Formats: sequence, C-alpha cells, structure tokens
Amino acid sequence: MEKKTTKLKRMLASPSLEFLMEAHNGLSAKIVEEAGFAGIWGSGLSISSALGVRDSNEASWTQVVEVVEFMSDATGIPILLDADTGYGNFNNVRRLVRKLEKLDVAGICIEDKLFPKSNSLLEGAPHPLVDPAEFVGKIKAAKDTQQDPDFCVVARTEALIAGRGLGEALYRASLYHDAGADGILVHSKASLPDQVLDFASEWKRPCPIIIVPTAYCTTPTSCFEEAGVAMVIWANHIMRAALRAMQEAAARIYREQSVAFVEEQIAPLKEVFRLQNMAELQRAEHTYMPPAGTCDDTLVQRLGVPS
Ligand code: SPV
Ligand code: MG
Repeated sequence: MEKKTTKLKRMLASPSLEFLMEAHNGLSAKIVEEAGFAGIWGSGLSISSALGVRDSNEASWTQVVEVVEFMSDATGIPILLDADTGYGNFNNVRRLVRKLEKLDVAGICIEDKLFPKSNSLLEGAPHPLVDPAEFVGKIKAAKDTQQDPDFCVVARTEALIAGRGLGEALYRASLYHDAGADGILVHSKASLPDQVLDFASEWKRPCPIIIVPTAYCTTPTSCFEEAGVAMVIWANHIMRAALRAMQEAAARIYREQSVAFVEEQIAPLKEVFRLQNMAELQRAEHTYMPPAGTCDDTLVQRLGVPS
C-alpha cells in the first residue's frame, strides 16, 4: 500500500490537474473519499465552522489536530492540512509536523500571514503579512523536522490577498521555493482568475502551483490546466452544502413539529451505519464476544451483587 505522503507527493508532481476536496470531520472526509477524490483539504475555515468558531485561530492547534486525526483514521487518501500560519513561530511548526506525521497526515500548508489570521475571503479584514525571512525559517524548520521524505510542505503566499501585487507574490514564492517548499499555494480573492493566471504565466520554477478558486468560481477548470496549475482546492463547498441542508431541515422540523415529511429528504439511518462500517463491528462481535446468555455469572454471585 502506497503511503499517504507518497500519494500526495505524486499528485503534486502529476502532469495533469489534480483536485483536493475540503473536509472538516471524519464523516465528511469519508464522503470525499467515496466521491472519488484522491485527496482531502483539511480546511481551516470549514473545521472552524463545524466547531462553531471563527476562522481566526479561535480553535487551538491541538483542537484542529484532534479533528484531523478523526479524518485521517476514517480515510485512506492523503490529507493536506490547512495549518494557517503554523500556529506560532518555527518551533510551533516543528511540533506540529511531528504530531501530524504520527497521525498519518500527508502534508501541511502554511501561509505567510500573522497569527492570529483572518480568513482570506473575509471582506474588510486586514491581512498583515509576516516578514518573508521569518516565513522562510518556518518552511525550513518543517522540512528539517519531517521524518518521512514524502511529507509535503506547501507554502502559501497571501501577497495578492493583502493587495501587494504580482511582483511581491512571485518574490515571496521564489524565496519559499528556495527554502524547500514542495508547492506554492497562491491565493486570490478576485472574482476573475487573472491574478492567479498571471502568476502562473510568470512562474518559471519547477515547483507546483496550487490554487483555491472560491472567489473566481465560474472559471472553467480547463483554464487552470492550460495555465499549468498543478492542483485545485475546492475549499469549503461540502461544509456549505451541509450548512444549507441542516438549516432547511431544522427550520421545517421546528415549524411543523414533526419529522414525518423529512424522511424522504434526508439520508436513511442505514446510510449512517454503512458509513460507520457497522457491519465490520457486528462481524467482530461475532468473533470476539461470547454468545448472549453464556456469560459465567459465578463472579457476580461471589461478589454478592443482587440480581
Ligand atoms: C480554508 O479553506 O480555510 C482556506 C481557504 O484557507 S480560504 O478560506 O479561501 O482562505
Ligand atoms: Mg484556511
């Protein structure tokens, strides 16, 4: 069985456009895998939303790691964790990489903003950037810490999000590549793809480009492929799909004081049990548990436990 890290590394190196789909808990990770995606984006925004907090580092790094552990346990495809700024300085990044490797997470993406960060697509939020030299140190620290040579460290520049322009985005990305980044995520909040397409046409280095087409969502995927983009991240869409479905179901059940109508519209319980792989547990119970009614109850009698 190929390691998850190797799978992600191969996706980054693949000549065809690859896709990561967001997940935010064990169930959504499993759904992403079953849909056919080859990899998962452990989205900071979606994980925060699912936890009921803001994407402003309100969830601690250990809380994020706990979520990603469930995601990793539930799936066989690689997870690229959105690790925001790395939750501190180079030393926090080192500790994070050590923990994630133990959990079989395939890679991290760290961004060149300041802690605590704001979501890149949040209107009106300032997006102060970290000194590139400090960020280079974080990338080097991550690369020096990883034990598995295929663990991926993606460096994300927020230069375009911060309004610093293409020149600074390219400059920062070059520094991050020199520091050992396995890929460059260039993010843009423009509604047209021009910024990332310009970046891709100017980027001459043998280092894969990753994009997040949330704001420029109507651009046909073929444009990205032609521009030489290596990987597309669908960053928050199943969280948003679930959110809408939950709002609608909750509102209607509240209104009607009944769940009668809803049965046809929601997943049957059988589907919940299938995704949880209850069949495997039932087989295991058959193998490992004594048949009902054959328990030796002499211990109970000796302890004098009243029946
Ligand atoms: C995320 O999914 O948390 C991301 C992408 O970082 S964005 O929300 O567009 O910043
Ligand atoms: Mg994020």
